[in-house]
Amino acid sequence: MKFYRSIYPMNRIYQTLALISCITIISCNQVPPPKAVGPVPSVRQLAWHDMQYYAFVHFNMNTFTDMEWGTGGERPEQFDPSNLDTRQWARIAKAAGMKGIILTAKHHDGFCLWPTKTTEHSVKNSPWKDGKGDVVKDLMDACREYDLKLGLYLSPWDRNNEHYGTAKYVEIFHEQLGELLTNYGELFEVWFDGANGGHGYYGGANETRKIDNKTYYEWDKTTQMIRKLQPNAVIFSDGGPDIRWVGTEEGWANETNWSIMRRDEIYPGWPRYVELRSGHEDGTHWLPAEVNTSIRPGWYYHQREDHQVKSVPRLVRTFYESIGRNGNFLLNLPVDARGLVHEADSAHLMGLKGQIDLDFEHELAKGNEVESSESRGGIYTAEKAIDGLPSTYWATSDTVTTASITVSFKEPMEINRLLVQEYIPLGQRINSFALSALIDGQWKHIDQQTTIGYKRILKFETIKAEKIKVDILDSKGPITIANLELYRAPKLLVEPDVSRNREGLVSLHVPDPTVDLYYTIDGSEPSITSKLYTGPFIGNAPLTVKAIAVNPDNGAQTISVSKDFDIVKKNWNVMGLNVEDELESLKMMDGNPNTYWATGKDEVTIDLGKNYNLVGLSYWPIQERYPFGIITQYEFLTSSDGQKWKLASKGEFGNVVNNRIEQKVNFTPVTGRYIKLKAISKHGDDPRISFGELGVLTKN
Ligand code: FUL
Repeated sequence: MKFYRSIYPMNRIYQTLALISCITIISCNQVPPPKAVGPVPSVRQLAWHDMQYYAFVHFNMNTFTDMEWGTGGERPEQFDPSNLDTRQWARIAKAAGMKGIILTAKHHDGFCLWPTKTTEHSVKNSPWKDGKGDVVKDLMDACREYDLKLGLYLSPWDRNNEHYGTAKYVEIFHEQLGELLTNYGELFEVWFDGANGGHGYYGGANETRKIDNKTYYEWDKTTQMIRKLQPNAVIFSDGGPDIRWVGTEEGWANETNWSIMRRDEIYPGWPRYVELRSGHEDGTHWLPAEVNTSIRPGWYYHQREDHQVKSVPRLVRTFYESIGRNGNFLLNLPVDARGLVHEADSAHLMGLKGQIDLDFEHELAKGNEVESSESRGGIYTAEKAIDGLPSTYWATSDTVTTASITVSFKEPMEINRLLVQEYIPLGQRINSFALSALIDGQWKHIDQQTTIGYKRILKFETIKAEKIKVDILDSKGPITIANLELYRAPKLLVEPDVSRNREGLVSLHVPDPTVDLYYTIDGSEPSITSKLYTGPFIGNAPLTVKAIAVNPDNGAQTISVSKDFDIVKKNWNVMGLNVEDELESLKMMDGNPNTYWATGKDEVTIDLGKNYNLVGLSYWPIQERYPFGIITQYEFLTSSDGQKWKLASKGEFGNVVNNRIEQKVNFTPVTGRYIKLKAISKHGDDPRISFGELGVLTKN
C-alpha cells in the first residue's frame, strides 16, 4: 500500500506530462506547413532527384566502326564484342557510387542491342552469341544483381530504317519503345536524344531526310505509353517532359539553376538551348537538369582516346559543377570493343569516388547549437535543418522571405564546404543567399550565390569558424531548408604537371594551389627537404625535373613525377614561312602538345639557331578531338648549313593514330643546326600534316 501511495503521485506526474506532450504535439501539428510555391516535382521526379549520380553507357555499332555517329549503312555482322560482360559494367558503376545505368539500346545508326521484332538490324543477326544474345536483358540482370536501376536510350532518329521520315517509321519507333518498356523490368528513365533528321543510309537510299521534331514522333503517344507501362520512369529529352538536358555536354550547370521552366514554350524541341543551363525563374513546370558528359572526349570508345580519359581533378570539378549546382550527374563510360569498361576509365572513376568520399566524410553541423532569425514554429524549427533527415525542414512564416540560420560550434571548427538543400516537395524558392562566418569574434563574408534547389554545394578556402551563418536574402515564398551540412574536405592531392615553355621557363601545376610542391633538377628523388616551388623557374639546359605534391596539413604526399626536357626551343625558326605563319608555327614549339600547327607541305624545316649534337627526335601528334594530318611514316634529315642534308632516321610511328602519345626515336649521333621532318605517309584525307609538338634529343 505504501508502495502504491508512493507511486500514485508519480503516476499523476506521468499523466500530466503525457497530457502536456500530447497538447504540444497537437499544437505543433497545428502549425501548418508552408504552401507550395510555383510548380512542384512529381513523385517520379522526386525519386529521380535522389538518384544524383549514375552511368551512361554508349556501346553499340559505333564501338566497332570507330565512329560517333554511324551512317546506318553498317552490317549487323560488324557487331562482335569478344568478351561482353555487363556484370563488369555494373560492378564498376556500383563501386563508383553510382545508382543506375542508362544504355544506348539504339543510337542514331539504328542498330538495336535487343532482338527486336521491328527490324533485321539488330543483335539477332550479329555473330555475338550466334545471334541469340540480348544486351539489354544482360544489363537488366546485372543491374538487379548489383542493385542498380536501369534506364534506356532510344534514338528517335534512325539512319538505317528505310521508312524513316514516313508514318510507318513512327509506328516502328513506337513498337520498339513498347518492347523496351515491356520486356526489361522496371526502368527509372527513358532517354530520347535531340539529334534528328539529316543524311543517312535509310535502307540504301543514302539521302537527306528532314522531319519536324515537334510533331513527327507523336510525343503525346510516347509519353502515354511510358506512363502506362513504366509509371515510375522519368522521360528525358532536350526539353522534358520530366527531365531536361542541361544545354551543354561539357559537364556543368550554371550556378543559377532553377528546376523549373516555361515548359510549354520549350517542349518538344528547343532551339534556345542555352537557357536550359539555368532554367527559368518563372517556370511553369518542374523540369530539373541532368548534366550528361563523357569520361572521354567521345561518347563511344576510340582507342586513340585511351590517354585522354578525364583526370580525377577534372571529374571532381564536374561533380561539384553538376551535383553541387542542383543537377544530376550522368557520366558516360564508353564501353570498348571487348565489351568492357576500359581499365583507365575505371581507375579514374575510383579516383573520383575516393576523393568525394574524403570530401564528405565527416559532417560537422549536426549536434551543434542552431538558431534561426525566424521560424514558423511547430515542427519547422532550425534544428530540422541539421538533423540529417531530408524529410524534416526549417520553415519561416508565410510572410517571411528573408531570414538567417546560424550554427554555433563549441570549439572553432575548420570548414571549407557548405551543402544546402531546399525542401523541394514544396517547390524551389530561394534566389539569393549568402554565407558568413564568425572568425576570431568578427563576422566575415564568405560567399554569396543565387539558387539552391535540391542541392547546392559551395567550396571555399578553409576557415576556422566559431559560427556559420547562412542568410537567405531573397525567396519567392517562405523559406524551407531541409538540410544544411558542413564539411572540412582535405586538399585535393594529385601529382603535379610539369611543363616548360619556349623561353625555357619551367612550371609546376596542381589543381589545388594551397598544396605544396617540391622539386629537384639533379635527378634525385624529391622530398620535403627539396626545393619548394614558388613559381616558374628558368630551366634552359637539358634537364630532368622531378616533383611531388605535399598536403601541408598532414604531410601526405604523392608519388614523384619525372619529366625530361631537352634543349630550349627559344631560337628555333621554321624556315620558308611568312610572318603570320611563323607566329602560328610556334605552336609546335611551345612546350604544349595541346596546341598544334598544320602545314599544306609534306615536310617542315627548322633552324635550331646553332649546331647541336643530335641523337634523336620527338614528335607529339595533334591532340584535337578530330585529329588530322598525323605523320605515320617519316624521314628525318639534318644539316649543318641548310644545303647538304643527311638522313638521320626513317621509319614508322607505330599505332600513333590510335594512341596519340609522344613518339621518341633515337639515331646515330650527328651534328646539325637544321632539321627536316618529311611525312612519307600520313593519316586521313586532309592534305595537311600536323604537329602537336616537335623536338630533338641531344642526350640519350
Ligand atoms: C548527343 C548524341 O548525338 C550523341 O551521339 C550522344 O548520344 C549524346 C549523349 O547525345 O546528342
